[in-house]
Amino acid sequence: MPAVNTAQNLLSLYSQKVRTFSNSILNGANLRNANLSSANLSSANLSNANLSNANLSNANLANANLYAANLTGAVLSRANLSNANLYNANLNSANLYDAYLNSANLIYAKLNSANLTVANLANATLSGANLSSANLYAANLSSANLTYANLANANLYDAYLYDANLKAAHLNSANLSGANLYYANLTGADLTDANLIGAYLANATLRSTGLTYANLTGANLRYADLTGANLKGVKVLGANLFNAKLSSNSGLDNLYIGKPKNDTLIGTSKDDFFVGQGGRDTFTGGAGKDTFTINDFVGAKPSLFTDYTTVKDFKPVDDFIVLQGKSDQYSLTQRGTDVFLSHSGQEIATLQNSHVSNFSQGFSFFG
Ligand SMILES: [Ca+2]
Ligand SMILES: [Ca+2]
Repeated sequence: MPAVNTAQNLLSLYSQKVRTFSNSILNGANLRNANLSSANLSSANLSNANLSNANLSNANLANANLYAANLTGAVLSRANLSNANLYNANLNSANLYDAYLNSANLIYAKLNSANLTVANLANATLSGANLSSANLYAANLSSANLTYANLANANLYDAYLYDANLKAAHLNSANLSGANLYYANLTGADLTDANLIGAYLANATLRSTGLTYANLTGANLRYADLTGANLKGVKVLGANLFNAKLSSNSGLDNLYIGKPKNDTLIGTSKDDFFVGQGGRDTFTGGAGKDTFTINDFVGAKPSLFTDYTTVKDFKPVDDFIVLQGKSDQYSLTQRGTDVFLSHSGQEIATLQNSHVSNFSQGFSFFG
């Protein structure tokens, strides 16, 4: 099938059930509202074309040139846009549900309020793109370049952002609950008011990141680098800060980090967070919802004589004990008013004045 070079020719052939238009030259074409569902436009030149409100669902646009194209309101669900050039394209309010955008060029693309639910954007370049209020629910953004991208108010619930570059990205008020940000680079990013409940941020770089009033409840920040990050007003109940790097002036109130020696750390009536860092440590939480990180010596076998934690007032209804590994590696034994916690048969902590028989409430395991 020969390539076409006018919009009329394309639409005429499409009405005759022709679907293959690879390598067509359609730059600047007016295809507004056109129905091109399932058309093969791979490697076509559609730069500066008007495709607003067009139906391109299931279309093949792999390697297509859509530079500065107008795709506002277009339907691109399940379209193949791998390696497509969408530099400066306007995709505001476009429907890209389950679209395949692997390695696409989306630099400065406008994706405001676009639907990218379960879309594949792995290795895509989105630097400077505007994705504010976009729906990226469970989208795959692994190794994507999102530097300076605007993701304010975006929905990234359960998104996969492994190794993504989010340097200086705007993520204020974004929903990143359950998102996987393992090894992501968030240096200088704005995560003010972001929802990071249960997010996986292990080994992520959060240097100088703005996290003011972010919700990190139950988040895994194991080995994360938070040097220079602003943690003022952050919620960290039940979070894992094992081996996380924190500046002393992080702004996170009620954080008690011990030394690799014996510490006695006493909290307040507010929500306190305790990290013992090895040694024979004693934590007193007081009122509020307190988090006690216990076996932060994991990796080396704990020594009964040098590593032991005593929690004076663990209340499973309000407090959390953070443990590395899986629950089946641990056991609880009640003796009088105290509970003894063991790891692989070795006693590692006493929970004084507690009655706890199982791990169903008040324990966070980060395996
Ligand atoms: Ca200690
Ligand atoms: Ca407290």
